[in-house]
Amino acid sequence: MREIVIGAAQMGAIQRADPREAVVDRMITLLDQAKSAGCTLVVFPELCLTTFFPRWYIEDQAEVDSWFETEMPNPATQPVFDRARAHGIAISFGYAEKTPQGRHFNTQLLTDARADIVGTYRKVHLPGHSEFDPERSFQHLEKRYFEPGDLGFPVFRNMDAWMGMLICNDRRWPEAYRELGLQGAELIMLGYNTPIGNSQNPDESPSMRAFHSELSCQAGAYQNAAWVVAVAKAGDEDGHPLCAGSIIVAPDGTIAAKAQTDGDELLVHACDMDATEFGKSTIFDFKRHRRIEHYGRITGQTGVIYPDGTKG
Ligand code: CDV
Repeated sequence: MREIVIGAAQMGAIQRADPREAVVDRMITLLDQAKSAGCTLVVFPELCLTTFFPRWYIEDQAEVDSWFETEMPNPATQPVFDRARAHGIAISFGYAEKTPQGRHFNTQLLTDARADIVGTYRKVHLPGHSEFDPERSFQHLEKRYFEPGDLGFPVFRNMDAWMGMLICNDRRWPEAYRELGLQGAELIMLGYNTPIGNSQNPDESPSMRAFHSELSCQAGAYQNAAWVVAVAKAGDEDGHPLCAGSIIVAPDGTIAAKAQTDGDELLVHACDMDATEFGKSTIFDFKRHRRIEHYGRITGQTGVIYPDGTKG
């Protein structure tokens, strides 16, 4: 048995005016709860240090850059690392990264139990658009503020397990999970900011948003025989509600724990990495059953091409 007691640290709303220091205090409170609950790994949401700023159209680059971290840890976030180290808890959280070369990514990091960073992931699937869209009831400007991740889908050896990360919209793409599954990932951690109310499909209900989030995570877990920890930033950010419903999904696709609120809330589950073994060796024994000679379209094209050659 390789048990990791995992805390999924859902976070409630962060308003545009909230400073990082206030958010860091909330993260530390969640870390203290996690320590009391026996957690050794805690996962926080996507872009968890600030409000979900891609909903705001900003033209001034200095203002844009104020949402980004140029180093990690930095003075504002160092207390999170210090508390995690003191508790012996590994952490994973999302933030907006500006590199020394001036590149911008939507990034998630992973540490070991000494709070040393063992790896980072940069979001590959960026939803939304890059210019102000007057047709939308609210903006989703990830394509404006971030480049697509340039690291692929790395998997790291940490705490005697193989661990990978996804970020928000990535969870809706089976290719993303499979990239991790093909590297033996036993644990997949992801954070999300999912608006309730679809600016392009106003009829979509909140329950349908939650259903699709669960469906995607449960399918990804089952089809790759991995634990999936999906952690929301939830609640109402300056009048913009976000989907809650953080979950921990077992490798058989069942939900092991689920958030009950739309605020700061810690879900705890003892996840046995050996529980991935049956799915990996039997149901989804990739090396025996995958037929890569038939999968060329997966990496050979993006949009639909019908059999008669016309493009969708
Ligand atoms: N932050 C995200 O990636 N959000 C998307 C929304 C825009 C659909 C998501 O997939 O949840």
